[in-house]
Amino acid sequence: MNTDLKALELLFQRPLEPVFTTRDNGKTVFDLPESVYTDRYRNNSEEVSNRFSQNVETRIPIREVARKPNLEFADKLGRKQQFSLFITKHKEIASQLIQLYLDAPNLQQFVALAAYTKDRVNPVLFQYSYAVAIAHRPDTRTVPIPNISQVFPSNFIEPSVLQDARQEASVIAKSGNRSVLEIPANYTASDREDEQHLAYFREDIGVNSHHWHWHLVYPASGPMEVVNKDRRGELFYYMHHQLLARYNVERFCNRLKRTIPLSNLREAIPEGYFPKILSSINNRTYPARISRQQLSDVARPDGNIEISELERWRDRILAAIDQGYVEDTQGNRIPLDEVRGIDILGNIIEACNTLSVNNQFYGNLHNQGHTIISFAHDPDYRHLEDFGVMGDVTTAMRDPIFYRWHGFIDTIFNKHKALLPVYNNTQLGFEGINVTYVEARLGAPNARPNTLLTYWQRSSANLAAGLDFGPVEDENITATFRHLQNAPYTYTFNVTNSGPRRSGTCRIFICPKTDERNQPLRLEEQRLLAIEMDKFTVELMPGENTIRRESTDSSVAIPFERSFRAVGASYQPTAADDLARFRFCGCGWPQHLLLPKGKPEGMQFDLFVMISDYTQDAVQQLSNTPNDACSTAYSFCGLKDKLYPDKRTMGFPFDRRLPNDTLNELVGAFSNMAKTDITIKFNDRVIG
Ligand code: CUO
Repeated sequence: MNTDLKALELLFQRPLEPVFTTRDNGKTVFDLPESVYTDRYRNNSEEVSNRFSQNVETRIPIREVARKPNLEFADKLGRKQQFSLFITKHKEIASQLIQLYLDAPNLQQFVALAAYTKDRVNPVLFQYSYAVAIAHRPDTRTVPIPNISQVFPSNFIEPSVLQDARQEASVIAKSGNRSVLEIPANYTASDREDEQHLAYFREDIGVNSHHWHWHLVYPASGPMEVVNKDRRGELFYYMHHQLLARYNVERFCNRLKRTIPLSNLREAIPEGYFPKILSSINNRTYPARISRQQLSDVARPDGNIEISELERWRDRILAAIDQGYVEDTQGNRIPLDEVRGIDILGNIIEACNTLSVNNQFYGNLHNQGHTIISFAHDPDYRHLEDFGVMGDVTTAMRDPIFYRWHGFIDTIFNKHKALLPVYNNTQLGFEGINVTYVEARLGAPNARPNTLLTYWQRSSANLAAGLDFGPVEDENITATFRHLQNAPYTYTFNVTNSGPRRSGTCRIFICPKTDERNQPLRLEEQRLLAIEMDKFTVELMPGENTIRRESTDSSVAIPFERSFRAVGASYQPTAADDLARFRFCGCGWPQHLLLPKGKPEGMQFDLFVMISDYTQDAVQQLSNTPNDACSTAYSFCGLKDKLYPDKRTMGFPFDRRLPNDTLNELVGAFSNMAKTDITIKFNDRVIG
């Protein structure tokens, strides 16, 4: 075993404990040079090192750092302060730290540097920058990045459970005898609050962990080689657009209307949110936002933001969209065309300052919106409070305001898309391809076609890795929680190919047919609510073809084990291939939320399938190395170290206006498309 790789893996565990404590179920300790100890422990380094070396099986030697880095730049973020990827100053600090890690000349020096810096910078900043570096260094390809919900469990679950977990683990030594803890559902509000109907979606651990992983894979700042990924601006638009579509459809299932985009920052926000979760680094609860809170200009030690600035950036971006071009810093006009426009806008709006064509002029709209909202409760720091959940990518999706803010951001992108020409026949059609039959059917032997099923499920996850200062002998602390689940099903399509053998891309979406009041939706509304279910390449033989595809193979979702995988050595596969799959695998929509909830009496959707011409979809990859085993949720997360695998703009064909008024007319006009009605039935029972 390569001890350097092992050391890197263990540095993710127990994020708040000093680097000299034991890891790996108390089995392993680092052998550290004197210089790694911080001032607080340096005089006692022998004592602490002896204390933590008792009963360990393995000692991993860590080398001296060749050149001690100057970490003053990171001091601006206190060890107990919350770290946010939306705050410019924090992003800059992270970017420098990532650069430092990437510059380490070899694996040993990277390990030495990580061990040296770990206790000298903010712990969340460390975990983030360290994970980004591991994901991007060529020599750390096989190091698994644990799921964030297990490194910082308190950001994800109700804190009293953690208290019980610590108690249980310190009282009962053997994990087999410990009782299983239950994370309550619906603990943030009562049913007086309408928004609470969506708590199962917003507060889902898999949803929030996906969001963190997405931002880890596509950081908005950092060294160019980390930030500059193929179509990242477009993917920012598309992944968040899909989150919105899913959320709005989920609202229809619960008889709530679509979320109202937060286009007016000067109006009080009716939705309050009381998160009741703890920040891992200072043991304080995330601040709440009361109902009808007014937003204010932010003037805090970490930086100032004025609402009027955001309004100015918004107006400039909207004007650019109306004009059809943006201007770079030299005044050159860059057209917002059909192909590149959305990517340029994505980087401007998010904003990704390294890739924005004109940072100063178009500003930092989306990030600063998160920040202004996250400080609504204490804009001038008079109460010494940190940001609310909107300030943090691990927690933002819990708050109803996230969807209102992103709803607004999405309307800007949609405005650009709406100004592009309507898709024409050449773009939409595929000559000689006729989809003659579509169905989706549950696996049960006599299941009726096109009736799908959702229900509650109780599952468990191991929280041990993130429980700092917890017991070490047997790190198994299991907590169970309730989440939505769907019964696996199979799609079957019949396709007649009246031409030669060729390839196509099969694109599957579901669209709601009606809104919360059961009013039918127009195609123009349906396309903005279309949920991508899957996308894959098919080989079409001349004549009849039958295509089958399992719902569990979806290109948007990752299986449950990857959303909640256990950390720690004993869980990790040893075969190189499996290990590769294990790593970087947290990005992807959770499979258990692949289908919207539906309704107990059944809710109707259109299941839409299109087979597009592969010659217009194919992407010539720059290298022919095999895809990373983890790159399965490529619709949302792309392929690791490769180009986005579909040349069409993301969301095709629903990203732009279509030539017909209804979905029926559309599929009637194009033989390479088909649809069928499906019903999603929700069974309000918990199945184990
Ligand atoms: Cu993901 Cu606003 O970009 O949270």
